[in-house]
Amino acid sequence: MTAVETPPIGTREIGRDRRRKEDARLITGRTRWTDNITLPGMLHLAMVRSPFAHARITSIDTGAAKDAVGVVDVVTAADLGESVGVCINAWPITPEQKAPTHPPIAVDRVCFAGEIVAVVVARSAAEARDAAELVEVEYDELPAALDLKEAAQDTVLAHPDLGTNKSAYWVFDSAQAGTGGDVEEAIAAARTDGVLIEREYRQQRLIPAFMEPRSVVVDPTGEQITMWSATQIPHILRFALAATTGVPESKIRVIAPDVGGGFGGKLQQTPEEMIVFALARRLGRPVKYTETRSESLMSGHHGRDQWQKLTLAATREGKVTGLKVELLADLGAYVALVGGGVPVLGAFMFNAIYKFPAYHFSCQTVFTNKTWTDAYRGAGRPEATFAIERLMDELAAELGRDPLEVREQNWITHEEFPFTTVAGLEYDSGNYEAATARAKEMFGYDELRAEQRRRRESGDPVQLGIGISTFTEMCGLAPSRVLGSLDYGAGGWEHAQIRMLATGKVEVVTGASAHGQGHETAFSQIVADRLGVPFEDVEVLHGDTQIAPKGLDTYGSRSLVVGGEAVVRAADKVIEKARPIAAHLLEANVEDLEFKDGRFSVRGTDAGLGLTEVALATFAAHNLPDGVEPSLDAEATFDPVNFNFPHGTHLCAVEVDTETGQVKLRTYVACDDIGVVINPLIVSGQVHGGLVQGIAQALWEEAVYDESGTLVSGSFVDYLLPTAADTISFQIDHTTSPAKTNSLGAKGVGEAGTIASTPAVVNAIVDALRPFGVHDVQMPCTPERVWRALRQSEGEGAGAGGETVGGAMPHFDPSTGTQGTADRTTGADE
Ligand code: MCN
Repeated sequence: MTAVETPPIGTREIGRDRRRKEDARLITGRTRWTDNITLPGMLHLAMVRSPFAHARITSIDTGAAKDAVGVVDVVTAADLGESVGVCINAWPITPEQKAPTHPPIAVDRVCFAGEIVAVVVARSAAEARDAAELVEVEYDELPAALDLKEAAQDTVLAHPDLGTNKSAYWVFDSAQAGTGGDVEEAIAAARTDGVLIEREYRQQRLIPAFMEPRSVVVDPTGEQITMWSATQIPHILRFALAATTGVPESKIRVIAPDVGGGFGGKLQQTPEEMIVFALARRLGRPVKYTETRSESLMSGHHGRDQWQKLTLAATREGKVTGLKVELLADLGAYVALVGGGVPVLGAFMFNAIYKFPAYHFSCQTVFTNKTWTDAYRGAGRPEATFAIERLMDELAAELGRDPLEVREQNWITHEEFPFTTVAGLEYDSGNYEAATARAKEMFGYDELRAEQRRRRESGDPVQLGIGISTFTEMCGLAPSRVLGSLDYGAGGWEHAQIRMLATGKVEVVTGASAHGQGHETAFSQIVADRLGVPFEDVEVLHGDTQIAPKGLDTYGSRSLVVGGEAVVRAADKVIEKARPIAAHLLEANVEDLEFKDGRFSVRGTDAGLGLTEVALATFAAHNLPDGVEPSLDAEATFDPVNFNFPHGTHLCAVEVDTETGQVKLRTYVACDDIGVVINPLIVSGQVHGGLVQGIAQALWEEAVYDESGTLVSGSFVDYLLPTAADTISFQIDHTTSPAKTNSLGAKGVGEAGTIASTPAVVNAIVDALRPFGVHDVQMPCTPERVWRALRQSEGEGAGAGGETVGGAMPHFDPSTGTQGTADRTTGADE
């Protein structure tokens, strides 16, 4: 039999701006969200949560709550016992990792404010909430470990039983791994005859503030126990529930109906899901729980929260010779599902697009008495990108050179792909020169530099800053073997099934579980092209372990490049199955058939048959070749051999009011290379949303705890989630270097904007303030922080528009591209 001739990709659907099939229901909200589900006899839960960060529970009196109107039961950990299971950690990053048991309901000690101590079951959610206030819990408050750096010193223990706050220490060293040289030698050489940039950066704690709060319904009354949950991971959740409760996997069905966003925050087996599961089983009735926004902010997992100690060694000519990264990562009170591994994902990205000869990474994960941390859009990679892109700017400033030029001096050129990095990854494709050239052109880089110079010279109180981020990331999580080598508990494959219906319509079943990404549309486009059927004739089904029994869900910008490729392979199998049937019906040799645009035709003749006709004939099964099964349905499981590596150049211009500290975004240009784009409209949406999330880390968002461990940014009044009105109109474009790891040539896009944008904005702010002696502003760069940074540097001797202070500093002259020594006050060459 001849090999399948695949239709040329992109002929009809791929690359087309299709509005999302999902839009009508998602945008109007007229769809089935978990909280809309009402089942006969359904009960409702309210959680009683600890107000203390760390305390011993001395007594719980549920009497008054039990007597309240509508209350069916009030339970504590003692009531549920082992039936509720314990939360699992799927990524123990070292065999020695210390991790306390994480019961969904606190047993005798609470370890963060917001931890569940009791649960009220009532006929309505309102009755449950009212009664929850009647549960009397007495606590004996304990000292709380709250500050990450202090916690790392074990001054106060988050879990006294562990005897330390240190959970795991993970190291990568290029000399030991054989991927590069010794970083200490590079540092020593730079210290005597080169440039050393030593910095400490804070990745503040963020909260994945998805639009739909987490919600879960469990119906235990059927043959199977059915859970509906606003989750990103129905398949992983089913496995986790089975593993932690002993209920056979085959008896659990998990459905993720339409889910209103996740951003990594719904990549979790939550205590709430486990409690609802246990109570529905205990009571034999359907049970629902939907969190309030405050509960969501307080007890859904948080993201980021690291201190990064960085040492970059370089020659005086600007060639980087080594990078050393020492991280402290705050786990919060427990090791979450993949929380321990988040910094490890970042470990492979600090070298970014650059050819560093030596690299050392170490990370200490640390417990504190705060909400647990886990994946948040980018998970480890935004932190790494921030660090290296800030450092490259600092290096350029130190050398008095253009930051883009210093990057170019160090980056991998397009002729050098495939390129094995100092962190041991093989980058398959990329063209940093092309993306940067396009971004510069869109941005008007030279003109903005000239304007910056004019403003500096005139002492304008509103200074212009230009920020650069030439990023790459690893996504498409992930090759199962690599995940195994990193001690992750699961694989990274994805599954797809294609069902050819008798009418010629096509059902595509995918294990990817979209929660706003538009898979139904993009996957329809892929199948429409591959099978040559109309886009409208393709139905994509997902998010239900009964309908899509195999899958590993959606995170790590994996759905298209892993799940989409599985769809492509299943489609190719459909064609392969249809070919002998078509040949039989056409009374032709299989070898003489070609398949194009949905039609088999006999080479050199007019004879042909559409795939839909073959589907109907296969369904009727009246006239099939001997021994051929009457089905065109096919499935495929795809396990990639490598990650893929989107990249891009983002340029940001900000105006900084040096009198008030106010930062105003002026221009933002993003030129991303995500290989072949399936749906440009969806991709633009992904980039826009991602940019806003990354910019929000730079400027606005921070989870703040007070000295007692209470989350003070516990509502949207205090947690500054941006709206469209806070941003500007972005200018985006693409260059294309196709990925080599999937047949579509596509790279992931779901996290790119978030990963790239944070350093672009902070670099822009620091760039504006550099003549004032400011070298860093801690995120989020609020007006107060910017103002204080300016005042502090004034105090240290630098100032704007006034007397010349602090002597000369190296300075890049943006208008001429020359290097000189600048006056700190005016930025003018001496
Ligand atoms: N796509 C495309 N062409 C490409 C790459 C992607 O057309 N070359 C399309 C895909 O078909 C898909 C979308 O872009 O419709 C995103 O694809 P992909 O990069 O594969 O990412 P995932 O679908 O795996 O989504 C996960 C990613 C992550 S990790 C976070 S976090 C995130 C994100 O998606 N959370 C989101 N985007 C989000 N968007 C919404 N609306 N809500 C979230 O919670």
